[in-house]
Amino acid sequence: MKKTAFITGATSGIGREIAREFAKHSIRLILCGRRQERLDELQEELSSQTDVFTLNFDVRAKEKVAAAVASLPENFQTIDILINNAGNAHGLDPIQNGNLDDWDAMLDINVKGLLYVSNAIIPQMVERKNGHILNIGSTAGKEVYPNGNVYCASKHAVDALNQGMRIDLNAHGIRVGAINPGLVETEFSDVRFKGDDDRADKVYQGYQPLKPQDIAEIAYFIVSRPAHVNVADLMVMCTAQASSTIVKKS
Ligand code: NDP
Ligand code: 8X3
Repeated sequence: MKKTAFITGATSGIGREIAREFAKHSIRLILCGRRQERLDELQEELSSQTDVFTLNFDVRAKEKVAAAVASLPENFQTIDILINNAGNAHGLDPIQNGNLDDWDAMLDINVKGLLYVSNAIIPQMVERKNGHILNIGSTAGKEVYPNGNVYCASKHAVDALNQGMRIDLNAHGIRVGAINPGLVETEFSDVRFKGDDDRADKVYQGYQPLKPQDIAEIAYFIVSRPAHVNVADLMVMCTAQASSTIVKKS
């Protein structure tokens, strides 16, 4: 029986590569994001490999999240795998200069958005006593770096929720785990620096960062383990990175 995965943030970066990797293995896909054109392009690209359905919603809008999940056609209603990936950083400022809109965005998307999506999908997993939730955290959820303050707080919250979900869903046979990546070259820094390309590009210069495909391959490895194996918490960095602040650059 083919599994169905629900992937948030599938229009770019890590989420898009997870979709591509899962499609190679015939996992059926529910692809989510706000950029419809990109959802359409990815659906067209992957439809020859697997069944694909797209949902356009903002994870911050709790009613829209619930309505989107409720709108799934019958053949996509059973969700075996939830990839909680949508998220981003807004700004990189010392706490005393923080922008309140940036703070709201990070906490609303990375924490509350993840909760709204999980809330819409966990009940069916509990009912079936089966399911696998993979939360995309970050090394920023394991340590705090200068000016990372609120983004790091949001990812520490994801780390706590990953543990909390695993504890509460243990009795229901649901697997819960996290991948916590270090530096991955995606649109992450374009969003963080609000389109300042030079600043964004510099983040990934002088060393070989992780590629989104690296994370996607790990995600597939995790969801393809036998049912008794749960990868609870995995941290992955590129070889050049030793911690959030130590990166060996040429
Ligand atoms: P990208 O910016 O490339 O992708 C972010 C994805 O999240 C997009 O598909 C975007 O879709 C979606 N998204 C953002 N905001 C919303 C929203 N409000 N509602 C719905 N979807 C949203 O970044 P990454 O691929 O790098 O990031 C994916 C995850 O990986 C994030 O949780 C990030 O924190 C985490 N991460 C990234 C690292 C990195 O170095 N890149 C390292 C560690 C963790 P759309 O705009 O279409 O809605
Ligand atoms: C993204 C990695 O180090 O830019 O979560 O915060 S970092």
